[in-house]
Amino acid sequence: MAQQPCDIGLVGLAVMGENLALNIASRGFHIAVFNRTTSVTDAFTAGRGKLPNVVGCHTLEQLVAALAKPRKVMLMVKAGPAVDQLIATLLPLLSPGDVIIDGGNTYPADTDRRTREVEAAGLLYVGTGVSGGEEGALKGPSLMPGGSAAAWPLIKPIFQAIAAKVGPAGDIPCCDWVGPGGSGNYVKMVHNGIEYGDMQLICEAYALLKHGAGLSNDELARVFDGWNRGELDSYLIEITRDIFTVRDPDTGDHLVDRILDRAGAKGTGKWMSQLALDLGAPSTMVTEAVFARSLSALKDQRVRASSVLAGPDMRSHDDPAGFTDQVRRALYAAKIASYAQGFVQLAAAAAEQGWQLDYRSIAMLWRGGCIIRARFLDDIAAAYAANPKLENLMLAPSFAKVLAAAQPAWRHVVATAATIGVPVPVFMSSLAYYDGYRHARLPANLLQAQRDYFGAHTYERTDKPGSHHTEWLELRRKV
Ligand code: 2AM
Repeated sequence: MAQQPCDIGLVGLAVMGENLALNIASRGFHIAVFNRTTSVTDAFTAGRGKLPNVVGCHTLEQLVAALAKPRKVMLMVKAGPAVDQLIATLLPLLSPGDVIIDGGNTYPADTDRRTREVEAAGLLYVGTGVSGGEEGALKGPSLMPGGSAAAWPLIKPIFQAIAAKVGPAGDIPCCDWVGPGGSGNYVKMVHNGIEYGDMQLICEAYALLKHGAGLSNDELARVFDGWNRGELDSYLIEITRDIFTVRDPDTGDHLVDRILDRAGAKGTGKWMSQLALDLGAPSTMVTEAVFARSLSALKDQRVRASSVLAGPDMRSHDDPAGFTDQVRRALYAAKIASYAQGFVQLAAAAAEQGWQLDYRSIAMLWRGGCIIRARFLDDIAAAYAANPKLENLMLAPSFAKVLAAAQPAWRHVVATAATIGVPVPVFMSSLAYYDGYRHARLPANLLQAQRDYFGAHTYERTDKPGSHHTEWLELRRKV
């Protein structure tokens, strides 16, 4: 067993848990590991985890006994009932002041509840977003911890040591305390929802460039390479560029052309949409992105419909180079709208839950280690630094200016998509959101009239206070 007490214990040695354990060990911490299926633990400690500072345990009792106090136990197991079962098993083995950390993709309300339950037992609880996939877990993820505030000083040295680092000197960790309860998981969920939007926007840009500008895969690789040198510089643009260069070893064709156009989803984008609906927060872009995946999954129906339903010729634009640049500008504008929606939803959730969140810090957490890492996040952080109470990112002077300048391209791209029949639901909803948000007066006056007409739901007036009802049938004039 351990020569010295371990700094942290980790439960669950699937690929994320394994990689996170190796990351922790690589920073010099002593770590005890446990997996429900013992052979997995043994295979790990005999293989990649055969290190002097990694201690394999066959029971949770052994794991707990191996830890320095206050103990820290991190769960890297399937989100859901497994976490509750493990908490129930661990609580009697641990002592007041010990910390249980859940690193899974957990539904924020589950972490709210577990934080209350674990705190009621005198222990501390953390639900942390871990982003960056397998490689991030191994080399440096973006970490978004929330829960019991008193746990933060205890886990901070380990968390900030293992997190991705950014900044000119490469020493700013992409990890900071988010806030109470499930706020860390909420931030991770919004990260994933934003990721859905970013990915779908890139796919729509691809469709526009392919059909509207007639670009080949090689040309697309060059265009994305160029985009990656400007304001769109990001991990997703970079991997998209790379994807267009890869050939299928079997056929020699571009691999992207051999991939079935039916998208999968694990559900965090859907959670964000569902919670947006609950809050009444207009996160239209993630919602369209989720539905775009749903529509893509109807492959067989779409194939049948393609020979029944009419559409225009997807003819190329007269000025492919000019159009390509307009797509770039529209993509950047849409991306601003998408992040604006994400932060607005976060603020709505924070207001509902009573969380005090630091939006600048949250933007900074995503600058490295995770899928949405991008140069753009520095600008978001700067906007929140200038005004921590910013109502909507689009209102930050720097972004308002970009949006104003991008407008003609944004409108032209959406109009072209409609004209040539290329489906771009997220581009379209981004512009509709922008236009909806910037109108002091929307047609909802008529909506309120309709609601009052058929349901006596009452309406407010522009010229006097209170709620009003009209007997519409009595006042109506014959037309
Ligand atoms: P296993 O190897 O024994 O299946 C991802 O599924 C990880 O979560 C695996 O390490 C898995 O352990 C673990 N896991 C899933 N359900 C669990 C549970 N109820 N208790 C403990 N570990 C669990």
